[in-house]
Amino acid sequence: MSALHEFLNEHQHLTRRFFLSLSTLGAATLTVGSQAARANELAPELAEAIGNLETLLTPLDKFRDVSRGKPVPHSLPPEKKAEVGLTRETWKLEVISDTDKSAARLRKPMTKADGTALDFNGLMQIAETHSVRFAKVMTCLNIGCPLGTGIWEGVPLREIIWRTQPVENLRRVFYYGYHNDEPGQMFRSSMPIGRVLEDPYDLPPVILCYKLNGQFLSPERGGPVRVVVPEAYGFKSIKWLSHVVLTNFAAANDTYIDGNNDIDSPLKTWAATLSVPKEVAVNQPIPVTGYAQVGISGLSKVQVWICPKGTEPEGDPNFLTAAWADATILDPPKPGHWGGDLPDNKIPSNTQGFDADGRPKTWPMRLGKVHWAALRPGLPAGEYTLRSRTVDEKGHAQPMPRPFKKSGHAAIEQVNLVVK
Ligand SMILES: Nc1nc2c(c(=O)[nH]1)N[C@H]1C(S)=C(S)[C@@H](COP(=O)(O)O)O[C@H]1N2
Ligand SMILES: [Mo]
Repeated sequence: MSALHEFLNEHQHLTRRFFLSLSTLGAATLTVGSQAARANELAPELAEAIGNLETLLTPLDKFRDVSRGKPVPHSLPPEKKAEVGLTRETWKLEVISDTDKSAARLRKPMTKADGTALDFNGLMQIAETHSVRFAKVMTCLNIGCPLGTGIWEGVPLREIIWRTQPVENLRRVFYYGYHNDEPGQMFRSSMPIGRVLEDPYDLPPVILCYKLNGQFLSPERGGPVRVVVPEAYGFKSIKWLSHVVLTNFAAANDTYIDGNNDIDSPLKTWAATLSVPKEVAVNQPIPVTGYAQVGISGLSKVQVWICPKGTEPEGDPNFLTAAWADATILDPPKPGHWGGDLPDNKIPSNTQGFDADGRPKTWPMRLGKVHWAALRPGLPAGEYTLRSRTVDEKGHAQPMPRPFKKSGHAAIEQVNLVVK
């Protein structure tokens, strides 16, 4: 016991997240009764697993990188970076009309030739009155796990588009970044103009992003400036941004269309485990922790199910009839415990969705990540399969409502577990 107390004291801020969750959640969202909850409080294994959780915001050097290019632009030597506009001192953005039949009519395009391209100082001037910040998990449509969660800061792209004085024939925005001046290496994306000019369903704006977790964007993350589309998978968030092309062309032309990707897919809600014991003693409670990505349909529950290996119900591919048990979604970290290398350990002021003290106004927060934990009852000896899933705010259990792989990962994870 004393070892447990010591541990709990050391990791108070983390374990508190769990206990607070238990006390603030209504009975309806918890299938564990108060006795089980008390058992949770006493389970050193679970307290330890929770204490070992990663921080919710990702440290800057822990973000994973998905970059194309030979060489990848962030690996260029400093002189070359300066030469091609990949430093804050030399960055320039052209905002131009498409050519020919797809031309949008602009009164004031921004071009290098005219000396009207936007530079970093110009962007910072606009930022003085228009900067926005929001939390978002960056996830590749083609990779299972999130690449990192951060607070992304930038200027709404519409602020720059309006400065070009578009008049008519503008239906879409194409954009791309530095690609070693080789057309074959171009990685580009696009958005309907309406999504850029207005933010539906209270989403944050599409931004020209220059800071992550309160620090200037590194070359790896796409600095000096990248696009960030809040609700989208990573391929919409073009790095090393150099060109925005306003067009009357009405269809998408994203690089990610290749490879059979569903490029209109917003972030899905889904869960995965972070810690599951590989081997458990007979009749010993089983501590499990994990995370969930909170997609556009929010998150109402995370559930876990352990069954003897190979005893899955027949004719029920999504395991709707399985004996799922609710896990506990952990409370948000207390101010000062978000991680992510934030300056002064503080959520930057005026981050959308956070109050003045840096507490989230709602939880779980859409487009972000949460942690969850569960202590499952002990089992007889044998081989088992553990699964976790989310239920979104609309009541859809993972992998629904959008189960197809090429619109983003949502498959139910399965993990082997041996009891002996
Ligand atoms: N210019 C450019 N932007 C890009 C890419 C790229 O290869 N080149 N990769 C995209 C993809 S597929 C993803 S998933 C995200 C990954 O962002 P990250 O490397 O910051 O984690 O960046 C996107 N932006
Ligand atoms: Mo990606």
